[in-house]
Amino acid sequence: MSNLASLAEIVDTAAFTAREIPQLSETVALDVADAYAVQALSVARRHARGERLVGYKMGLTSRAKMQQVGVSEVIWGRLTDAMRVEEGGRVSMGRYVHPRVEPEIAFLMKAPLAGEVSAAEALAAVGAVAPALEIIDSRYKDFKFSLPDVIADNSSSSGFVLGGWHPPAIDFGNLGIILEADGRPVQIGSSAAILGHPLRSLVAAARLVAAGGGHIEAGTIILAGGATAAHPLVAGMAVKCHFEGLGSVGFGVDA
Ligand code: OOG
Ligand code: MG
Repeated sequence: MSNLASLAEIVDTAAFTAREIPQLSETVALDVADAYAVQALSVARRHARGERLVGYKMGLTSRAKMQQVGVSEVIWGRLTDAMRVEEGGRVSMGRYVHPRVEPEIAFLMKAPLAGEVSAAEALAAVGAVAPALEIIDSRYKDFKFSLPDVIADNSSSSGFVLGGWHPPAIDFGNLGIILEADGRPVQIGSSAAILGHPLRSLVAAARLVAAGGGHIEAGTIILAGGATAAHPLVAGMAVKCHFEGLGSVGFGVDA
């Protein structure tokens, strides 16, 4: 097994068994290209277990997120069908190491998108827009990582919840967002926090995902990245997020 394949086994097993691991960069020198190769190999292991690729997530597209984790490069990761949590559904803490939730905007693509595209071209490829929550769960101890570490760990991808789809003609560039835990607001922000406009995240996805060997096709889901800092989940919590003009999305947390 190559070194990259053995690193992929380490991060995939940590995610599959919900056990924390030390940062890979503590023992190996990993550059960003190696890290994306580890990510691809680790998601291939998910496919071998029957999971299907359904989309991509962008990460660290807002200042709040960059500051929270101390990494300030836009990153991306892969989403599988097994990560999908039904709107209003429940998750169990046992599946995660130290999960957090963050408000996002989701795009459903109606046409392929790759390479250098304008915001108008990106918008023309969008079939629908939805309010969304991402459940992130770094597999690294204390949720601490370097840029290559987090990329190798599929950019902390763990779960996502989609609200109702809206036509892309809706103006989603600066919508108020309130994330509530047990009915109390814990994060307040705007979709404008995502690179100034969530469409810019889609433009970046077209470039970065294609360059990294991914394919944005009709039917692909893209998460634009957290608009606020992420909030830790605890057993018994009810999570609800309100998006101005797009509706709400939420889920409950079991032990
Ligand atoms: C890295 C993943 C970042 C986002 O939306 O910014 C991310 C992390 O925070 O663990 O999903
Ligand atoms: Mg996210």
